[in-house]
This record gives sequence, structure tokens and C-alpha cells, in this order.
Amino acid sequence: MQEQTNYPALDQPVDELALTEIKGAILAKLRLAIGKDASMATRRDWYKAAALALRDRIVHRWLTAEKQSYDAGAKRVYYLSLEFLIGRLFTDALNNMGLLPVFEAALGDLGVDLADLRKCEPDAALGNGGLGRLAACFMESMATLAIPAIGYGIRYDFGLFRQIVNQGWQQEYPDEWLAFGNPWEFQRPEVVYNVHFGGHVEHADDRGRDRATWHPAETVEAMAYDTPIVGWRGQHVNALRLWSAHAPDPLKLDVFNTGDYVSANAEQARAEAICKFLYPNDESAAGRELRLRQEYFFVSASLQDLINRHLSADGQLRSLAQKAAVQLNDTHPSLAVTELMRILVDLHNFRWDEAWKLTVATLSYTNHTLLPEALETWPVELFERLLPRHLEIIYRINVQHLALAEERCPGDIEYRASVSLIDERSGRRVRMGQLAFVGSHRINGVSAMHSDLMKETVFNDLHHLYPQRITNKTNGITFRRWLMLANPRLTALLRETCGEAVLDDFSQLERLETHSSDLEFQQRFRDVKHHNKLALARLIGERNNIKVDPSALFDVQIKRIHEYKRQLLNILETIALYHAMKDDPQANWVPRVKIFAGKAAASYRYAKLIIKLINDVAEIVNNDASLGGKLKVAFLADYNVSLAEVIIPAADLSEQISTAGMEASGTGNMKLALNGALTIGTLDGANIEIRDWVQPENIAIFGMEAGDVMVRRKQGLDASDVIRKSPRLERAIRAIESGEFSPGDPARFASIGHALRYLDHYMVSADFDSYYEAQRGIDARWQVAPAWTRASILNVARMAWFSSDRTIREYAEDIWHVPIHPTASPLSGAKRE
Ligand code: GL9
Repeated sequence: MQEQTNYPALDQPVDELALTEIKGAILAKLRLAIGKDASMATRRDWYKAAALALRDRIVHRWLTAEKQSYDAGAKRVYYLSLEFLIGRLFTDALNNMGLLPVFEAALGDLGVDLADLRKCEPDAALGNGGLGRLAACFMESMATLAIPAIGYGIRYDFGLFRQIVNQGWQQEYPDEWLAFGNPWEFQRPEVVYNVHFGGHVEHADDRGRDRATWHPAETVEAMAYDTPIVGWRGQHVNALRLWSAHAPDPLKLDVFNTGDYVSANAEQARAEAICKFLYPNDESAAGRELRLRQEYFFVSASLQDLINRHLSADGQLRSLAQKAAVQLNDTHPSLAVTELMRILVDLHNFRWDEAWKLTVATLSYTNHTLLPEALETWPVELFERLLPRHLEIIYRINVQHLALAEERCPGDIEYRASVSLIDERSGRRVRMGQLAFVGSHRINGVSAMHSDLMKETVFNDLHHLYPQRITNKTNGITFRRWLMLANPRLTALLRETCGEAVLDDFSQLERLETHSSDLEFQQRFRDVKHHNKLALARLIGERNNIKVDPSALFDVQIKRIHEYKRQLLNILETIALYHAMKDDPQANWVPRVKIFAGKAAASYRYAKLIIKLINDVAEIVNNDASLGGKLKVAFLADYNVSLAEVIIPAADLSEQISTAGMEASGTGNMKLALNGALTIGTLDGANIEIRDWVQPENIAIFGMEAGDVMVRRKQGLDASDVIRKSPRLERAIRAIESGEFSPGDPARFASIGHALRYLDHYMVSADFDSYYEAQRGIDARWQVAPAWTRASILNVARMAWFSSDRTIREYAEDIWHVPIHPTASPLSGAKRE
């Protein structure tokens, strides 16, 4: 256990001196940085002034941490990710700095409400979903564990699109998150790297066979913007460095003077397109040239930057792997393999083999999905045009790699074709997953099951060739954001019950166990949940104009809309329940609110149709007076981190119902369980490990397992057999086919009906009965409040292991080989056998 005495209690009375100092600092920022007087300041002005006052305090810690780690010659982690789904930073940073109470008091004295100010900050939504949010949680945990680290990504002008639901249909609008400036970032106009594209490659004989000179045709400048990321207790601060793209020659004055203003800016527009927006794809490769340009742009700038840092500290590159661990977050930064080789061989005269050893020792790669459509590949011609030297390097890597394959399985042409970096089947394409695999010393999956499936499926042949490389690192979430900030009332109860130490050592949550059956404690626990549900009910009323009963069961499915995540299964069950209620209105139905939120990729038409179906069902169900309000359906628009922070603490039931074998991990499942929701789910991703920790009696598992899914898929996808055996399912499908929910357009959902019957790829029909039964089991449990509450408490008590501090500790020990600062290392549950 850790010594806590050096830390002040979080809610000790605010010190008068500190209060005066903070008030002065905020007022000074308002005048000197914002240029306004208190009497004319808007709420946003106050927010910015407060954020800047806070940032000043963070910067001191940041610079100290930087200096200390450089002085110590510490190894550094570089986390390369095209996505960082950060959300808001204001209260996050305040909380970690321990300054929340004093800022709240200071602002209060100045006549402004901190809770109000908080809402002025736009979400930084530089990510699509779980993958990007994981990167954000990891940044916070690395800072908490005092690991010197830099996150590298792109500073998109527009983050993930804003979703509007208009008459039930999703519409996308640009997310102008930078419109009012961004108080957290430091622009670094002096940190600029040139990134090249196109042109040709020259091989001069006298420079050796492997070396070459690239004569690029185009140059784009990458400029750095740094955002400090504070760890818990403010002991350590790391930077998130995001790159913005610019043209070296932004304005052609001669052209401008001829009056052709558009052409004069053309180069700038072309360069800036690279950081214009985040690709809104969810687990399907974007496959567009601009995307490849984005990938190379951020990889090249980041590697130049980290090599500069290394050289200025160490003077030579041979020690790179001892001083730098580069983590590739998915295949998006796979070009790091070739770019690092190019830098070492072409620019620093390394011999090929030496360069290769160094590259593999430095890089590691996280895979986030097994869906084949998500494994990026690029046409060889595109590569040749955009990155000719990199293509050569890929071919050269492939030669030695295929030689190894030949050695392992002599004469096996199919084996060689399967591990090759070039896919020769559908036009020639470069396989980015294979490239990242071959160029990394460790490849990790994100849950135990996912890592096992990686070995058995997508990377089976590569695993055979490099058997020591695949390892598992089950995802985690930062408890500071997803418990302390999102659920302050539960946090207060936990501190009182488990002791203050719980804030630094999550394994203390175990202490809840002994209170789980205590009726008085249960009541307090329920009061907290009820309070959170009131807030969500209010929000649903305001946004959707739907009145929900806060004592009803809040059943929540919040995540990207995707067929494999099976929002369709959930809404089908809703329809069946609706039918059952109408058939027997006098029965003792458990009042339920079905809450959905999530975005569909703009080009994913079927997912958008599912959103429409949910909204159409909501329209009918919510207005059916015969149900007496016992069933409500709400689709909350524009799901983002901030909305999740309101929904999650209010959830009773967490829907984790993906087709088994398809959700790599999930992290929403962890957030919801940590906040006391029971999970209804399949044996998929991290659900399996959640079941192991909370124990099977505290989670509702249903449906086919991954093995069953594979078998059924081989047998064929026609679901007529299961539908014939399930009148309830037949009726629900018929309802959507016949226009029961779309009377004005009865054919609207014909494609969904057809898929459910004959193309049940995601096993929605096949799993329906099992899911329906599991839901009725949930109803039965809900009716016994003490048993439900006990299970809910035990979920909270047993989730410590899912802290991202634990995950990062594992990366640090097994992959990065960096030490963790001993005094900044919250323990969070030992691994259960
Ligand atoms: C994902 C997986 O689908 C999730 O199961 C996993 O929890 C996260 C983080 O490891 O990664 N992979 C992926 O491409 N996305 C994931 O959420 N998609 C998005 O981020 C949109």
C-alpha cells in the first residue's frame, strides 16, 4: 500500500492565500491575455482566463519533468496515433492538479459558476471511437506513472463530425472545435519539419547497394502544437504534440498580382488539406490518397522530431532502441517501419542489417481489430507515385522476410503469399498490418481473446514465423475521468467507504465487498445512482422532449453504430418487448428506458438506416399511451466524450452485445461496469475478462460464442430456420417489414428485414431468442432490489484491474522496458489466475 501523508485531502478547506492567488491569476488573464474587463467578460472569456491561469501552473511542472527526464537520460515512449479522442481538458487538468476546490471557490467569489464554465470548452474529438479514446486514456496514465512520453498525432482543423438527427436521420456537420481558439495548446512555429512526397529515386553505385537518394517532387511543412497532459497529483506532465500542415510557399505573389487569387493559394490549400479533417471511418480502411498523405505526414514529422531529440541527447543513433520506444497505434502509422529504415540507411549511412535490427527493436504495434476490411492496404501504384523510396524499402524488407518464410516452409508458395507484404490477389497492394508486424518486436492485441484470435486468424501465418512477438495487453480506462470526474457522488461514497487511499490505489475498491449486502449502504449507493439518473432524465427531456421515469431501468447502448455491435439486436428486442407489453398490458412489466447514442460513418448507409429505425421505433413506442410510460426509447444525438460522462454514471444496464469474436476489446464496457451498471453481453473482447473479475453471477452472458459463430458462418447465413422456431422474432421482423414503425414509408426497412431473414452475417436473428431470455432474466433481477444493488456494488468493487494504469504498467514492463516512478504508481489489482 502507498503512503498518502504527503498529499492533502482533496476536500480540505480552501486555503485563503491560495484562493487570493488564484483569483488574482484569473483576473490577470482576463485583462492581459483576453483583453477584457470583468464587467464585459462573457462566460467563454472567463473559461479561457481560468484555463490559462491553470495552464501556467501546469507549465512549471511540465518543464521540470522534461528537464529531469533529459538530465537522467531516461528512455522515452513515443505514442504514434492518428486519433486522440480527448474530450474536455479543463476539469480533468484541475482535478489532477488538485486545484478543483480552489478554482471553484475562486470563480465562485468572482461570480461565475465552474460547472457553467466547463460547458464552454468544446470537446476535442480527434478520434472516431474506442481506439482514439484509448490513446487519450493512455496519455493520462503515462503521465500518472511518470513515464516520459510524447503522444504524436495530427491537429485536425475539424474533428469527428457533429451529428444532427433530423426526422430520425443522421446528418453530418463540420466540428469547428477551434473556432474560439484553444487555450491548452502551444503553437511552436520554430518546430517545423519538411515532409516530402512524390518524385524519383536515384541509386548511385558508389553509395552501396541499399542506399539511395530520394528526389521528392513536393514538400509540405509540419508545424508542432503542444498540449500538456497532466498526471494524477500533478507530479508529472507529458506533451501531446500534434502536427499542422502548411505549404513552404503559402502565397504566390506574382500569381496573386495577376488577379488569380485562387491559384495563388492553391499550394497552401493542397498542403493544408492534410490536416483539414479526421477521416470518419469506423473500422473500415478509408483507402483514399489523402489518408495515405496524412499517415506519412505525421509519421515523418514525428520520427524526425524524435530522432532530433535523441541525437541532441545522445549524439548518435546506435542507442536509439535503448532510449526510445515507439508504439504504433494500429496500422495507421505503419509507415514508421519504412521511414525509420530510410532515415537510418539513406540519411545516416547505416548498414541495412544494422538498421533493420534497430528498427525492429524500437518499434512495436498494437492491433485493434480483426475485421479484414479494417486492415489497411494500399495500391502499389499509389505508393509508387506518392512514396517511391518507401516502396523500394518495402520490397527490400519483403525479400529477407520471404526468405525466412521459405526457410520455415520450403516450397510452400501459398504460405509465402500469405505472409508477403504485398497482396498479389486483388491488384497488387501493400499490406500495412503485415508491414507493422514484420517491423516490430512486439505486436499486441487489446484483450485476451482478441490476442488469441490474432494468433489463430489474421496473423496466424506470421505468428508461425515470428512466434515470440504476439502478446496481450488488455485495454483499460482512466479512472480519474471515468469515475472521479464523471461520477463525483460515487467517488465521495467510495472514499468514505474504502478510505482516501482508494484514489491512488484502486485495489482498495475491494473493500466495498463487505458492504455489498448492507442494506443501509445499498440505499446510499442507490441514492447516488438515482441522482445521476435524474440528471440524465433531465437531459433526455431537454434534448429529445421525451419524459422518462428516473426510477425505471436505464438500459444503455452507447458506441459507434456498426452492424457487428448489433444495435439492431437491441432494437429488435425492444420491438418484441413492446409487442409483449401490448398483448398483456396488466402484467407486472419492469419500466425500462432504452437509451442509444452513437455515430455512423457518413458513408455507412446501413448503419444510418439502423439509426432511423431506432428513431422510428422511438416515435411509435414513446407515444403509445397504452403502455403507461413503461417503455421509452431515446436516441441521443451527437454522442461524444462529454455526453458519455453524463450517460455512464446513470446507467443500470450496459449493452455489450457484439457478435462473438468481432469486438476486439471494448472500453465502454469497462466504464459502465465501473460505474455500477450490470453488463448484458456476449463472450466477446474484454467482456470475458470482466466476467472473470466480477464473477458470472454478476453479469448476464448470452448468445453464441466465437467458435459457434465461425461454425454457423460456414454452414450458411440463412436464418429462416431460427425465425421459423421463434414466433416472437418473426413478429418483430414482420413489424419492421410491414411499416408498423414507418407507416408513411412501409418499404423503408425492407433491406433490414431481408438481411435478418437471409443474410444473417452478424447473427442477429440467430442470437435473438437467447438475448430476449437474458433480458427477461434482467427484468426478474431488477425486481429484487437488494440483489440487484449487491451485484451493482460488486461490479464497482471488482473493476480495479481495468484501470489504464495497469495496462500502461504492462506495456512499460513487457514492451517498452521503461521504469515506472515508484512514488507515482497507483496499484490496481493483481492479475487473477
Ligand atoms: C477498436 C475496437 O473495435 C475496440 O473493440 C477496442 O476497444 C478499441 C481500442 O482498442 O479499438 N478498434 C477500432 O478500429 N475501433 C475500436 O474501437 N474503432 C474506432 O475507434 C472507431
